[in-house]
Amino acid sequence: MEQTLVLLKPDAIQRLLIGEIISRIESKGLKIVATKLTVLDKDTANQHYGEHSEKPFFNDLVNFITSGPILAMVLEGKNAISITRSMMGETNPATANPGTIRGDLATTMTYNLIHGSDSLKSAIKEISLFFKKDELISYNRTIENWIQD
Ligand code: IDP
Ligand code: MG
Repeated sequence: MEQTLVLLKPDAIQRLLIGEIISRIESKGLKIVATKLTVLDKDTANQHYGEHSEKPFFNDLVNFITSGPILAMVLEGKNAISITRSMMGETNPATANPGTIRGDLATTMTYNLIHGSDSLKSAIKEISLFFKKDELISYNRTIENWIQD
């Protein structure tokens, strides 16, 4: 089953939005198979955002993501990657659609609350950066047949 990495960024924790965001994820039907409250070190942040290392906002991004606790999660489900991305909304919350997490709850690019893997390749790499294999929990929900065919 497809898995994706989600990070609730430091602004989500500081703004007390963990419950609101996880509630949307749970209600949608995605299965949480791992979670970790952690403070990223610079090295891990550099690796996680490595694709942006040449961008002008890179230093600010790394400083922000390491500035306080984040909640890392692995979500599982059919099309978990694209479903999570569409629930997040586009990168810039100013233009993200209403109904999305960023569209409803955020206003600026830096403080956009949430990260989600953008492809299968990124998901595999990102999950392994944050979690050991035995930290992913395999379990059945009794309502599974009402969520996925
Ligand atoms: P994504 O989070 O929607 O996948 P990416 O393009 O991968 O967006 O960028 C990673 C993160 O870097 C964004 O979530 C955002 O916080 C930050 N970011 C992206 N573009 C800019 C920018 O132009 N200015 C400031 N921050 C940016
Ligand atoms: Mg991205």
